[in-house]
Amino acid sequence: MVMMLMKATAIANSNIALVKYWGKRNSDLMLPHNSSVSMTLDNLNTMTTVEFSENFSEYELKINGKTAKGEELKRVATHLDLLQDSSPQKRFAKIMSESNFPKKAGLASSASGFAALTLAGTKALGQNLTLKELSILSRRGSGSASRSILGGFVEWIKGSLLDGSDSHAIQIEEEGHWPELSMIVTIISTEEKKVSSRAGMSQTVKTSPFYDAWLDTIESDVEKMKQAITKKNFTLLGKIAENNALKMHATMHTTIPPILYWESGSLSIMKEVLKLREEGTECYFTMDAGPQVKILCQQKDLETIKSRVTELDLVKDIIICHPGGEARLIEDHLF
Ligand code: 2P0
Repeated sequence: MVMMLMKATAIANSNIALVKYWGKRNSDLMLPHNSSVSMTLDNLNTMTTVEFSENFSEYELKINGKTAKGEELKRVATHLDLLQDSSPQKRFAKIMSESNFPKKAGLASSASGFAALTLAGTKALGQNLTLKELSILSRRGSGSASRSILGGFVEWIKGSLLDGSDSHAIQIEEEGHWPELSMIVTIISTEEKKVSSRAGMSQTVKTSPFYDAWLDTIESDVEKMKQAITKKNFTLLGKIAENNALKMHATMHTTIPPILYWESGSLSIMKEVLKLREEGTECYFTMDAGPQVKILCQQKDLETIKSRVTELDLVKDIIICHPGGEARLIEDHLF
């Protein structure tokens, strides 16, 4: 009998939320309290190879060349078990994953990671799923991964059904729609964060007195952001994204105990962005669950802004990104 090779490799890009996801209404099914909008990034990605075999007796995971154990391995194993829910026989797998950026530093490594794992894992199992099905499954691994399945500009619709079958991402515009839109990721620290997004958002929902106020503003932010994207209105996009990020951080700052992802370097860059704007160079900042500041700008101003932030000695590195494509399968395996 010829044994079918149950192996596949996928690449998924990370994404940056322009209207953020922060808080779950159901943490088993990973259902969010609010819809979110993101841009998929061309230059931050994760490549993952998954191989299932009857001969394996456990899951084996390597991330960026290092064997992963504990919680990290458990999350991946749980996800691969989920992908096999409808299979008659459960198999273990070898998984190797490489990202071209530091993980757990607020650069959405779980987004590209779980999107690539879902695409490679389902393909290795012989399943050919739709983008909607892939988005729903990726969401179960990490909420923001639901958005990394798609390219360009994406909305993750929160949905309302109890089983989560209507909580998935859809494309607003494809990546070629707005190639001039640029993002400068400033790397301030590559240390792993102390409070994970998952723990942070749960604490925020439970204890921040501002959480309901945050939710009250989301629908309007999502609508305006979709308009800004479709009409390529940079000013509107930047204003909504910056304000939305600050509102999210205000809910984090007011939890008990407080969650402060900002470092002093983060604040310096945010102030530099405001200064550049006062001087007539239009740019806006956004921040996620980590100290890195991401600057949104137009291609024509990229060099000016890049040289200004490079001058700040607290910036360790910068990565330039533009709208990127959807998650895809590739022929070259990592092992
Ligand atoms: C976002 N973040 O919309 C928001 C903004 C961080 C700040 O999605 O628990 O890693 O796996 O669903 O997706 C990071 O949270 O959390 C995130 P889980 P996830 O991009």
